[in-house]
Amino acid sequence: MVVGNAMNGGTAEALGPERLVWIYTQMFRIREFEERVKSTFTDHPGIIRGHTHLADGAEASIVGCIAALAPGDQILTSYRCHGYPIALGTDTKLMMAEIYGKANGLCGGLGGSMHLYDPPRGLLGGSGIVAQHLPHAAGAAWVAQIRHRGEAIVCFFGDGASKQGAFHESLNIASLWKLPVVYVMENNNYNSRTRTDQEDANAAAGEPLSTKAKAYAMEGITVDGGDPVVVYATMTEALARARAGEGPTLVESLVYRLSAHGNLIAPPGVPLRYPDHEAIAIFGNRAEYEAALRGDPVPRFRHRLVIDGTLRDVDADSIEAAARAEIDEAQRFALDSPWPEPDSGLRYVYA
Ligand SMILES: Cc1ncc(C[n+]2csc(CCOP(=O)(O)OP(=O)(O)O)c2C)c(N)n1
Ligand SMILES: [Mg+2]
Repeated sequence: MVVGNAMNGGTAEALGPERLVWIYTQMFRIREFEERVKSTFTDHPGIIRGHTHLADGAEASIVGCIAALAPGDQILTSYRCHGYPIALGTDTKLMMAEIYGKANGLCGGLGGSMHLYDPPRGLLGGSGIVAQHLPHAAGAAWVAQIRHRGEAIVCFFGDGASKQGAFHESLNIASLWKLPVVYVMENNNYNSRTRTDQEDANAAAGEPLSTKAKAYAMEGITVDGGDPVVVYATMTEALARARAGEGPTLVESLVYRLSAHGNLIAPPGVPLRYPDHEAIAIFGNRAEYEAALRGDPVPRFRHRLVIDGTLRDVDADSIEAAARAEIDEAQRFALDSPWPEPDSGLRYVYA
């Protein structure tokens, strides 16, 4: 068990300056994309229909994981799924149009924010049902094992999902059959409004949650999900184990949810059900929230790269300006895109 530490080779030197700057660029693009989704809810209610969940606070963990993938690897995610395709290279115009429910969105407007799919880039999809995709990941890993091409599967889910039966069944079979899968639990300490830690909820027995791996005779690791280099190094080792037939790993990545659990459209005249900064409004834990804001991984990583000479301030500014321009374009594209034909709603309904 490694807690909050990089495994072998977990240094910035091992990644090199180009990869480090790539990581920062993806982290910022994700943040910018999601800030725009959030402001669309507050400034232009009604444009996005349905529920969206943001991953602000988890960008370092997301990009650290994606950076460790090899061509042919595939991922499955929960409903908090915007960040992964951005780092995988999915077109943000198609993603925004999908979230706006438009016909030329990534999934024809049928999936929305929680169900982004991009199989050519390795995204096997987001899922709105907590822990539903963990058995699917074991199935995808079984396929990878049979194909024998050295490909691996990564499955992302929340700490709340670890309390579901599907989590335990999946780890059991994955370990028993030594499936090439890495289960990444993004522990943001909240399941909607319930705390995972022992402070006031008593919702999860045993901490850290990665110790649950022990019951299934597999590796369990808890890492600082605010440090993309640590996450990258841990994932590189876990994926190498998976490819070598040494079985799955449970990586618990400690992150924080800087926004509300989700945004949900409200009927006209009714305030949003989940106001921004729910962390303060609902949890009443201002100190915890403010500490998390001070540790925000996006400005923290920029600062680190500037301080160690990897990135000049002026270049970081250019990266951020380019991301803003990209997301402006994505938003324009989504707004200008047509609605789907009503009949298309039944196109993929088989029962
Ligand atoms: C099977 C199931 N039960 C309940 C819900 C309602 N629900 C949506 S999100 C959520 C909390 C999940 O928390 P966690 O797994 O920690 O993920 P996070 O939202 O923190 O990323 C719940 C209970 C659901 N979508 N699916
Ligand atoms: Mg959670």
